[in-house]
Amino acid sequence: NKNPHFVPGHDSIVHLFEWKWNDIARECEQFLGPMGYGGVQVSPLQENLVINNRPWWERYQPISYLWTTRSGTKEEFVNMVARCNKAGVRIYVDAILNHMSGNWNNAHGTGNSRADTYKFEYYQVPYHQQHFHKPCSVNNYNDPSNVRNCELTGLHDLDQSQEYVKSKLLDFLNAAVDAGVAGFRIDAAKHMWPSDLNNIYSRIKDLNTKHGFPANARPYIYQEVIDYGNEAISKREYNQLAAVIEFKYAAEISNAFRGNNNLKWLVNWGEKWGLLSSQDSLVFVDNHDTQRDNPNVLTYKLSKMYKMAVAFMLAHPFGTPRVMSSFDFQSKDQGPPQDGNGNLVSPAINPDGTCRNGWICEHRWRQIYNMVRFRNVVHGTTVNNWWDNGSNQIAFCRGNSGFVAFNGDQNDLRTTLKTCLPAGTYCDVISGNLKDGRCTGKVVNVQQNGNAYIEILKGEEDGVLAIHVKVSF
Ligand code: LM2
Ligand code: CA
Repeated sequence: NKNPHFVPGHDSIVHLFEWKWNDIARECEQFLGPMGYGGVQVSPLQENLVINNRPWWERYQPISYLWTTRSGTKEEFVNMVARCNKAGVRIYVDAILNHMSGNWNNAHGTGNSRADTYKFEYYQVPYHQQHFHKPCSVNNYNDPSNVRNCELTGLHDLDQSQEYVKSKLLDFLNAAVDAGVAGFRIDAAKHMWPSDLNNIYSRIKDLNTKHGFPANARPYIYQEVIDYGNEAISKREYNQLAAVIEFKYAAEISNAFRGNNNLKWLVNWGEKWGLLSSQDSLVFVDNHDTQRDNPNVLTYKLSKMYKMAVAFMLAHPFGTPRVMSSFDFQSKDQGPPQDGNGNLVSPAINPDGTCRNGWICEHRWRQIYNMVRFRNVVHGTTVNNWWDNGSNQIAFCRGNSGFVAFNGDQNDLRTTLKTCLPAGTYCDVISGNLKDGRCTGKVVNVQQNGNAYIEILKGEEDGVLAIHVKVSF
């Protein structure tokens, strides 16, 4: 349950938030596969309630397990998974097992299913009132029973201890495995009992060998358990079962790259900071919730610091990284780019490879996709030859394959550092690309002893420099 089953030469997951299946299929073939991305977290697959003004969060209000959403049809989903697997890119489904929708008048879904939400009747599944916990509100995070047996913001809370409920959830998960997905993000895992989840996980099928997975491979499962260390429920109740999304990782990384904690302290980044083990941790900088709710989190809106934080995540071997790919938003409820009929609008691609039409596509930023490549090139090496200036200028090697430096101080970094790389001329992948044997960014000359003069000026567009053995020229 803790192996993401990346295809060799691929690493990292990108969350293509609210993308359509057809667009993801094309993205796998044209960009993600060639650039070495390992997988895509897709928006929820299950049919959801249609909500006025079509906010993004309607997708977290399931009405059935039909595969019809604004992202596309069942056929389109199945086609996408096959094409992505063929391109070397895995698909992970955001699975909502904790709840169905909240109360809604005249409830109908994106696949035209109906529900009487006030009576807890979901006709398509079907679920009836007896399959839900007696309604109460999640309002006491010191009480595990309240957190797990009550309704999260009014969302009708399924009772996963019942075999009937388990069987419906398993039918849904197993059909996705049949289609060739590599695993699941478990939404609101903290709001379900670990013993029930354990039972469900253990009954999911092995991954589909027709899609290139080895025999007996288990789905990669990463559970959303928000644990900043101040509540009754701990992430350590869940990492026995499968991987866990490390919210403390994200909080500490944003804090440091915002300038609230010296970067030099990252010298022992990992379990010493109270994080789960590397294998158990799905790591990230921002997600679709925190980029809206948490003012301390770095996002595309603070792009220089954000790119530094993401570059650090990708340069450092700890955890399985997830890159966020957003649409632009001005307010919390604003939905994804859509036309007057509520149909999602596809991202359009500019000549330089970036997106328009309201899509941010952080995963297409040079500073980010080149660090995914960096991660692939240095795979299997450790962090060594750590250097810092006593505050916010840091650098380290990844074995003899890669070198990265960060300048988070308000003064220039101009110094000679050990890069651990073979002597030669290298192209910095943050400021440019190596194209037709020529570097469009900064050039770094590594001497016979592995040293190189490194410069990151305070006024530059980016506060990172990165080189690796595949960009010597
Ligand atoms: C999650 N993880 O545990 C998702 O990452 C998060 O995005 C989901 O909340 C949440 N759990 C439930 O799956 C989002 C959004 C909420 C929204 C819910 C349901 O952040 O604001 O709640 O989806 O759509 C909305 C309204 C809320 C209302 C509720 C029920 O904002 O005011 O509560 O629907 O109708 C009465
Ligand atoms: Ca629950």
